[in-house]
Amino acid sequence: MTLNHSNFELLSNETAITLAKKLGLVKTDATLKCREIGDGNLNYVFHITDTATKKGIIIKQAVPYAKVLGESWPLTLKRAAIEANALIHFKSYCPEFVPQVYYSDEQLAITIMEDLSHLKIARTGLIDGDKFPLLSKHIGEYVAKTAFYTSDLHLEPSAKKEVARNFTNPELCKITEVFVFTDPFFEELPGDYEVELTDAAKSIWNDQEVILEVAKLKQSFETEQEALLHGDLHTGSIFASDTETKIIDPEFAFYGPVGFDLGQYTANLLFQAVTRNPAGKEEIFTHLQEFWDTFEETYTSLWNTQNKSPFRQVNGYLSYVLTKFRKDAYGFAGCELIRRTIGLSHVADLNVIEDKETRIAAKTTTLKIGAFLIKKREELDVPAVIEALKQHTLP
Ligand code: SR1
Ligand code: MG
Repeated sequence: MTLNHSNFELLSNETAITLAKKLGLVKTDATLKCREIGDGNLNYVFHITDTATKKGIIIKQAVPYAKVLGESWPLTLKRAAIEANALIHFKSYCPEFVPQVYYSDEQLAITIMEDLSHLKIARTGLIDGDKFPLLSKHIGEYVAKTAFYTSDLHLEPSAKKEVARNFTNPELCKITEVFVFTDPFFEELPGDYEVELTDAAKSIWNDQEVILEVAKLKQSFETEQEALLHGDLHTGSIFASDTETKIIDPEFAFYGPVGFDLGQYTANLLFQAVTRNPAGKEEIFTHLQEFWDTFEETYTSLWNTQNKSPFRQVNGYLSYVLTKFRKDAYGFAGCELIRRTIGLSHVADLNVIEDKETRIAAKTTTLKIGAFLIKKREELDVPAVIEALKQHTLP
């Protein structure tokens, strides 16, 4: 492998330990174990543990291409610095929901951070039936706080523009523009789906109303700078337990429309709603409602107490903003449902279903619900989405 980045060197288990010792992040005389545990699409993740104390640290390293796509898709190493800076920013607003960054190095493209191995990736837990009773309230609070505190309502607008400049993230945004908003909506562009889904996929590609609405959503993603987003807020980017929630992996962070973070989390709950039995579905409906309620309550409270805009008390303004977030979110959620079903990056929620007929039925439903959310997003709220899911008779 040839890497044309003069100061970049891919870590090994051994060099990761050497680095941790050099930085004083572990004891030099400790017996240390290191394992590469990265299961994401883009990066390597080294988990170092002290065998005596069981304490650990995480070293995450970006490589100059997308791990899952190979060197054919070169990718900036700057994403590691963006991720470290985003973690620091988000932690300043939501300390309890964001891991501690101990060290970062832009040349080596590494971020060293808190070990969260006592928690479980939320997607895995939800698939296993874990209840995570606080998860969606925590995510609602996190999105409300990060959306509000990084917006023009709280930051002085020129300061916000400066922050936005530091989070210009064109290459990672391009991944989303291509994988989420473009390829899945055109038959002739790259995709990945079972042949049995062809008719369901064609009904999306041939639905000009869906395609027009996706064009509008893509434009909103590309042009609106409402707040600093996580940018990839699916359940694989969240660690959870019954009591704790930590949001990781904000390498896609950029200034964009708030509905994008809201929509990605919503969609990833919906994968669970589609695949579960009736009692399990009810648990996910509770998550959905709690997520939106907590988001709206927290955002409203911040608006009423910390909004610096001279327009903050104008009747109807808050309601206009919340309604916009909601409409955008359901549209973005629809795109996420479709792209994870027929696009190049799937989710385990659907792919773990072993029985082919059941899996195809679940995927057909996610495609239908995706199209429904995109087209009807102006009219939806949580009860309407739940009703549509229950009826299974989507237009
Ligand atoms: C090539 S990367 C594919 C997906 O993985 C990331 O987690 C993002 O969701 C991206 O779209
Ligand atoms: Mg990720």
